[in-house]
Amino acid sequence: MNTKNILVVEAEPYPFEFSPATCALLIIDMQRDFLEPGGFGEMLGNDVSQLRRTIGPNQRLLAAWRAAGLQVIHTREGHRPDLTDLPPVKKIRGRSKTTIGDSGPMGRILVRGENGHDIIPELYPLPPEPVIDKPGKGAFYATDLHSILQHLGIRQLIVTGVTTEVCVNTTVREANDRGYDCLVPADCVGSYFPEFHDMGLKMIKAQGGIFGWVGDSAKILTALAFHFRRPQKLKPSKPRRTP
Ligand code: TIU
Repeated sequence: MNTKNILVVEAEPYPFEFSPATCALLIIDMQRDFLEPGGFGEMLGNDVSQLRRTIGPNQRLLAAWRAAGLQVIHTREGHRPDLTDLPPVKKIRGRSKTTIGDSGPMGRILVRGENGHDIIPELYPLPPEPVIDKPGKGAFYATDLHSILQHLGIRQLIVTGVTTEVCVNTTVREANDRGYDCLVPADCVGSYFPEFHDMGLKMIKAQGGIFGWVGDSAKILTALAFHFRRPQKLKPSKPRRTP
C-alpha cells in the first residue's frame, strides 16, 4: 500500500486510516420526511429539531468531500408507489391513523417520487452521485449498494445521516459484515432521542471498534485539508547535458 496516500483521522477507539480513492461518504436518509416539520418523523411524534443540528456539519463535510473529488453516495428510505415492497407489518406498525403510503403534508408518506421522500435541499445530490433507494433500515438490504461499492473499488465508508440508532446503525452493522470499515462522525448523525444517539455511537466503537469508529467532522476536515493542500513533491529535473 502506498502510505503517502493514507489519511489519518483521530477517532475512537483508535485513529481511522483511509485511502481517499477507496473511501466513500455515505449519507443516510437526509430526507424531508425525517427532517422537516410535517413529515413522517414528526407524524410519529418526534422532535425534528434533534435531527436538524446535523445539517450544517453534513454540509461542510459534503462540500470538502466534493471539493477533493471523492465519492459521495446518498440513500433514501421509501417504497414503490404501489407499495408492493412495503412489508405489511411495517405498514401497520404503530397503529397510527396515517401510515406509510397515505397522504401527508408533503405527499404520500415515504413513497418514492413524493416531495417528503426527497433529500433536503441543503444536501441535495449532484448528478454523478448515486442515490440508493432502500425499502428497509439498512442501506444494503434489497439494494445494489454492495455491487456499486465493489465496482467503484470502495472498501471504507464515512457514514452520516439519520437516525443514529436506526438506519445509520443498521447500515454500519451491515457494512461491517460485508467487510467495510466505517467511520461515523458523531456531529453528522442524529436521533430524535439523545440517549439513543449516545448509546448508538457507544455500541459502534465498543470492544475495540466492534462495528467501526466514531469521530467528528472537524477531524475529517483537518485530515482532508492537510492531505489535499500539501505541496506535491516535484520530480527532480533531468540533468542538463553540457555540450
Ligand atoms: N432513516 C431512519 O432512521 N428511519 C427511521 O424510521 N428512523 C426512525 O428513527 N424512526
